[in-house]
Amino acid sequence: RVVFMKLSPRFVADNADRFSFLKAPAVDAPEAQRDPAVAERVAGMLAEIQRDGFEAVQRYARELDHAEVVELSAAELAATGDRLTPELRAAIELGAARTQQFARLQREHLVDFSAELVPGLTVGQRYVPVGSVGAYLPAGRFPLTASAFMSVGVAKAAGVPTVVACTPPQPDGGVNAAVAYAAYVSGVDRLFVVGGVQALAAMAFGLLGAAPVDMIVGAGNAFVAEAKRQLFGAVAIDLLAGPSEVAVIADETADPELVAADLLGQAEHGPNSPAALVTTSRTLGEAVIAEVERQLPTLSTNEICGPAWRDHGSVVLVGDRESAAAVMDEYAPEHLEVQTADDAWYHDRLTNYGSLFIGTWSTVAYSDKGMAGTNHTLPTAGGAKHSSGLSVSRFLKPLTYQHIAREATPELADAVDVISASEGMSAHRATATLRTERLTRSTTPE
Ligand code: HSO
Ligand code: ZN
Repeated sequence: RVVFMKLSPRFVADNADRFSFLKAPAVDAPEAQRDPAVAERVAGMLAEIQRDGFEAVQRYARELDHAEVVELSAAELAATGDRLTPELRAAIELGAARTQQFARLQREHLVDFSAELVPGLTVGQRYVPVGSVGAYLPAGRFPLTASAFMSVGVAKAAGVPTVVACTPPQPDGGVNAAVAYAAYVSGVDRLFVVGGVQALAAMAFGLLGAAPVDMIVGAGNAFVAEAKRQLFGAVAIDLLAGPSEVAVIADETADPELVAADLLGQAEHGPNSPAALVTTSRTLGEAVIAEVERQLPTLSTNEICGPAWRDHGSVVLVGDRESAAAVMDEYAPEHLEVQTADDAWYHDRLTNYGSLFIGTWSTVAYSDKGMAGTNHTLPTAGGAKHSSGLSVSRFLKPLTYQHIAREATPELADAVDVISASEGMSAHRATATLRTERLTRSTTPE
């Protein structure tokens, strides 16, 4: 029923195998990527840092980054803004404010409640933020300035009392001013210039003159991802991100130049970043392919975008909009754009994506850089089938409680008595039967 037509080298025509062209990037998924040598190296570093404390953090910072671990004072942090052009400074302030605006709305929509299930049995739920968060702010080839909004800013909007952050030193040993200023305007409590595994270990083990953090968030290289994986359990983590992905659903009404630009916009993340177009129009599909080829040489990063497009780019022709939606729900991309005459239909129909961009004027980069307000920390490699991205709720624990009064006791205690007896759990049973006995004593309070 679904007709796929080959428009790019990565297309697989066999219907039985019809999603495999989209699944192939999963070999780059964090799980598949796991390199035993990296895992072993990270395990060794974590053990050493746990044993030797801050001294080992400093040792690794000197050895790997040729830099000292430093904390920016409150004044230094505030002054990082002075090192930026007024335009960049204003853009960072806008992104931080917009991201927090959306996160505060998310917070308002997480509502505490309590209810009486039967007379005397009151149960409820209240959202309480985790006590402390450590944010890792990458600052390598692409510093991703907005990552601070997504981690620090959203944690603060959730009400996390203490948010510390680490960012790797620049070649001169100093801090990336844009990243630091983004953390500052997002409300970071303390910022340390230290990168890699040693930074995560320092936050998780409490080696920076602060208590161990409860949760670590933020993306980094393979070593940082592996450190997060190994620290998980001791601390919570946000997610383990693979290469950034974009997918577009477009029909004959879409603008091929914009679609091509949006595909290349995320292909820029790395030579293994997948970019997929699913279209109901052969004319549009062919126009986008031509546009990509035209735009590639104009990009300063074409040595990244080019291989990404050649090895992980797909253009797929489908027979109708239902097929387009089915393909996308199977792919479950990190970012999904819809540029069609049926945008509202797709919005209702689609269920698997990290973040959805509806209409010609919506593009992933607006969210990437914090200007849309939504979070750019999103599940990759099909993770959107079972998970959503980072949001204010990830920093909040829905705590449940119950208050059980005398009135509700006969029903609860009798049922627990019976079940515990059948399981052979006499100590559990006694907690119920003792209360049943108390019911007959007038001196036991309500
Ligand atoms: N696309 C990345 C986030 C980002 N891209 C920030 C550029 N700046 C992960 O969603
Ligand atoms: Zn991006």
